Amino acid sequence: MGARMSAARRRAAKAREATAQVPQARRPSCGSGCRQTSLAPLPWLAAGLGLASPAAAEFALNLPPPATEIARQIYDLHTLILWICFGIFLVVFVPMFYALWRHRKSAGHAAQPFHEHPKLEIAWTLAPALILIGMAIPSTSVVLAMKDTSAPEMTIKVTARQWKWEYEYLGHDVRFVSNLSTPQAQIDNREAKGEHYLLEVDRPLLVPTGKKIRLVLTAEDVIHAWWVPTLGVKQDAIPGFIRDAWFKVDAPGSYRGQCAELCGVNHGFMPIVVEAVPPEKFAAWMDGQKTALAAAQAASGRDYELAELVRLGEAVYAANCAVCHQANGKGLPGAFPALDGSPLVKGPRAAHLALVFDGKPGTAMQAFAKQLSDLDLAAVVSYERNAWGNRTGDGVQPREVAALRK
Ligand code: HEC
Ligand SMILES: [Cu+2]
Repeated sequence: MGARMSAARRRAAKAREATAQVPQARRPSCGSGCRQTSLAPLPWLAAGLGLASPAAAEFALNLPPPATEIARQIYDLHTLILWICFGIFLVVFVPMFYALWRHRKSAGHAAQPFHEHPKLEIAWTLAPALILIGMAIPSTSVVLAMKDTSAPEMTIKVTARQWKWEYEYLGHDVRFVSNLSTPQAQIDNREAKGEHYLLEVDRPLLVPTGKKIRLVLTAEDVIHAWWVPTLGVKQDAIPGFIRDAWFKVDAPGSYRGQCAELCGVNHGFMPIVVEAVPPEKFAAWMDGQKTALAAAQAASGRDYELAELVRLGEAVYAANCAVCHQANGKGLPGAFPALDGSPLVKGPRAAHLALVFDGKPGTAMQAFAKQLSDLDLAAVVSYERNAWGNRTGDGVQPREVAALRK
């Protein structure tokens, strides 16, 4: 919001500047009290048509700069169609307004009663048909290129859930969940908003540059859409279906996007960050992930003190549960139950663990079995049992979670 406001302010300043550059004599005469903003839209129009200097990029009226070949094709197609529309606009409206003015009643013109003009009718049917065919040819070739997911060099499975993305590198056994990382204080306006407000995540999707990456997308609850404009990808993720898309990033960098299908209260809080790195760096990262996975497995292989579990669980809770059940465990009445004082949380351990492990089908309470490690699951359940007003004094060990997986 902060960035938006300042962009608006910049625009206003630019507009004032543009007005100031018009020679005094050519300004419309205007009393002392009136605002001279009549020329303000012109620089915007110029920027929108791509006519102005690179500084015009900040007007943000155009598509963002493309980072893949497909995004470039989409960009060029958009520009082409815009110019065609502009041409049609001129051909239609210039003669129309000229005729309206030229043949006005006050100049003594009377309406001419005529109908049926076969040649004219054929022309005005044929011309739009030809224009449409002319636009369909380049559009179809771009759409076909977008949909051509053949011969990928790597496939990543994307699973959407309320309200986060899970990425799984197929064939590599690496899988993680990517959550919004904007601090709650910024969302609540208790802190100034950061540069990438609501467009930042704890774990970006890392990909190598110059490689064709195929995404296979699905969802576990409702329809979401994986949308990264600069990569030229926008694909619905639909429960029970697998859809695919692809991209090949030219240069290293962070590419940001968000869910583009209204998917519930936190729809605006499930951004996407793709981080492209050179292939060597990617390979090193992948090795690191495997080591980390092995370490997580090893960490799940022993028993923990309750205090340690509760400490670890607090972070797991903040990252995975607080969006719905809230940091204070009070939930949101009517939508997400309070865990503070919940009979289920304070009741037998097995039932509590089973609910978090399997979720509750048909509700927003998802199964965390596949999303979290044994240790994380044990820790978060132990935390809930001993956080806020809950004082069960007992916890769950990772090996008990492991037993559920059998
Ligand atoms: C997307 C929102 C959402 C997230 C994230 C979520 N929950 Fe839930 N949770 C729910 C909903 C909704 C219910 C109520 C389900 C029902 O209708 O019984 C629920 C119920 C529960 C219950 C049972 C409460 C009771 O009194 O019946 C527990 C325990 C629980 N969640 C734990 C967790 C844990 C642990 C996490 C994080 C690992 C988590 N939840 C993340 C939405 C969520
Ligand atoms: Cu979504």
